[in-house]
Amino acid sequence: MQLVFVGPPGAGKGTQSKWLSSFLAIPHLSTGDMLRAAVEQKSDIGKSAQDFIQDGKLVPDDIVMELVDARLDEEDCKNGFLLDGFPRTLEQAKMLDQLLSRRGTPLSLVLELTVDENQLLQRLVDRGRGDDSPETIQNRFHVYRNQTEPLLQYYGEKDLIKSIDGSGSREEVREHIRVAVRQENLEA
Ligand code: B4P
Repeated sequence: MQLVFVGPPGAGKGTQSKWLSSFLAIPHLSTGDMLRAAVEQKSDIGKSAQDFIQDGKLVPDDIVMELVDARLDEEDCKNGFLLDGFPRTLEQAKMLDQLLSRRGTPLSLVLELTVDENQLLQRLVDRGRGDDSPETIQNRFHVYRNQTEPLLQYYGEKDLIKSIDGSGSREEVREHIRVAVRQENLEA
């Protein structure tokens, strides 16, 4: 099965994806993690991505696509995967559709995590990662509203979206996701 997690910065995509990927026995592919690893390794992709991440902007689509395309070719993705934080723009979503259609494995479901901005801000400030300064967080919210939210309509029209209340504790959110996955008959 091919799943996507979408939601604003700090919604808990990474937190819940770690659990869900092991529950469903599919690999967890986080573009945020991949980009941070590239920055850490000081690779060419990392050098290009660094400033965008630090400013709370999206890394250009072609760079992210290159990473995702290569990762999906790996053996462990043959039976499905969970994409966390990708796609984040309509352009990325369309490129993903083309890529998956070439593979003959269309998306099974898009899970949207919803949390209000005050709570998101608090979670991110508490986390304190390098790109979690108040100014960068505001930029990331702005980018989410303008560039990522249009995906909700795009996937809604394809009848692929399931919205999940992400505002409770980690355990409560996990339960909501478990129920959603069961309703879709996606359990391993
Ligand atoms: P990401 O790494 O995707 O980061 P995120 O949106 O901030 O986090 P996430 O929703 O996963 O929250 P988490 O579980 O960590 O992106 C970072 C940057 O990378 C982007 O700004 C962009 O520059 C770049 N990027 C990534 N993908 C890209 C793409 N496709 N295209 C272009 N650029 C891209 O949770 C946050 C905190 O809340 C954690 O501390 C967690 O412990 C806590 N938390 C989680 N759930 C909680 C709960 N229920 N209750 C209380 N706290 C909770």
